Amino acid sequence: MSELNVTPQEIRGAAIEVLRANDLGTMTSAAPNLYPHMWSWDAAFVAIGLARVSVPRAITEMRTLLGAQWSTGMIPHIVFSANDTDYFPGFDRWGTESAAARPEGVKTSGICQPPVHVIAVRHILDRGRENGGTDQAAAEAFVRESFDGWLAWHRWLADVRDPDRVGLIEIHHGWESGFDNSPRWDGPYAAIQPGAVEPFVRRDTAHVADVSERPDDSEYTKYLWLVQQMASVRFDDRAVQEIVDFRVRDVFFSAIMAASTEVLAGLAQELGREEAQELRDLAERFRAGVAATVDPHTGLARDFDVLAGRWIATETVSGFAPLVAGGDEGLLSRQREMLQGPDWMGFPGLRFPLPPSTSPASAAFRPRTYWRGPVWPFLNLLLGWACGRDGQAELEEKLRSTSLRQLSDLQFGEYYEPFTGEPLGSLAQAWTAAAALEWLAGSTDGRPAAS
Ligand code: 9WN
Repeated sequence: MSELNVTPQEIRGAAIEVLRANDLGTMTSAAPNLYPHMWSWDAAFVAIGLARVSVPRAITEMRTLLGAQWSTGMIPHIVFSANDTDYFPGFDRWGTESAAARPEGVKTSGICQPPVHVIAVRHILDRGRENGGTDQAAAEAFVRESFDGWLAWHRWLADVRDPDRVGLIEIHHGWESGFDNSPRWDGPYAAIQPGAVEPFVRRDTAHVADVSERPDDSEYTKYLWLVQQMASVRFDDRAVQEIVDFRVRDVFFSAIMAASTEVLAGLAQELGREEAQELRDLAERFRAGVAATVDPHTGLARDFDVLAGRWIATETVSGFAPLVAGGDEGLLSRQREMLQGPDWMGFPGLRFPLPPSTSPASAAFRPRTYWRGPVWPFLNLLLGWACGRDGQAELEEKLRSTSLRQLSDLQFGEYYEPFTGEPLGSLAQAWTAAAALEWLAGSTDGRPAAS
């Protein structure tokens, strides 16, 4: 922390201000202009940060998200705020109005994102217990009240998105991965020949300094084509799987599923719920599924393109999915070494030794373009959390202290140029500010203050 030219108190104050400015009352917008709605996995990270400031407000965030759950159990990737002018595709373009499983009285998209939520709920419970009193009572009541919702979400993912029980979640849109235009998806998208897509005017490009920081129009055409395909069958799970042009088993999503389901099993146990063992078995299924994707030549985990019947081997940070999933110590220690090695955190010339979204050693690397190279701070928080879970205090502390140096620019960028440290995409991005709040609360030995 001595290298910071701002104090931890200044970072904390600025991060709290970002969350305050993005606070729409019962939801936090992912970013002030670029993303004026609630995004599913952003909300979970936001709740982790909020829990360091206000346990009741963190509970509200998760309650709002759960209020948008579909009757199938799916938690949608966007919960729309009243501001439906600044973001494209907005609610009207999604066509979810026609979906039988949509929630009453809430506007949502029709796809999902990785299930980080229960990890956030665990953080809320831990913070509530540290604080005691009404925070503790509220957090414990929330866990009891929301348990069935999280259970339905995880069961839906396991049953509907892993029907063959291979321990990998199938996604139907790059947006479901949260890694929208990662080189991971270049192969599957290249195979898509979109039919007629209704004309569109993008809004995202108006909110960034340089359009090369965002996906291009041909990528957007395919994104919209997939949405149109799903809307044509009213987002019916079975029908979507039959007709959609993007079917990929996403290893990073699956790793989060493994980690989060293990946490849910722990909550089930505490609540004396009979589902604890079912959830433990489920977590093991996804841990094993993730481990089985590892390429013996590169040591990185891979996605699987269902329609092409092919592994997708890319040098992206998702290759470290086993570190998030947990599991075999031999595999994990090899991955930790690689992560800190010369193709990743140790790549020569990085502004901060943090993992870029795509390795700079890869031909697919683009330093300024979204998921093709920049560093995403929230991901480092997730990796750090997994290190803490697995007793890897040294790497956790490295990620924590370096991330705080990165975020001491007080811009809270959506993503960062790896060599210059320039914040890109949106500034004042909510989950980046939340990550700072969580990192700041970590103690110097790398362990979270309590958890
Ligand atoms: C599409 C909100 C979201 C993140 C994703 C990130 C980006 C949306 C977009 O922003 O995706 O869902 O319009 O580009 O890729 O991970 O959840 O921050």
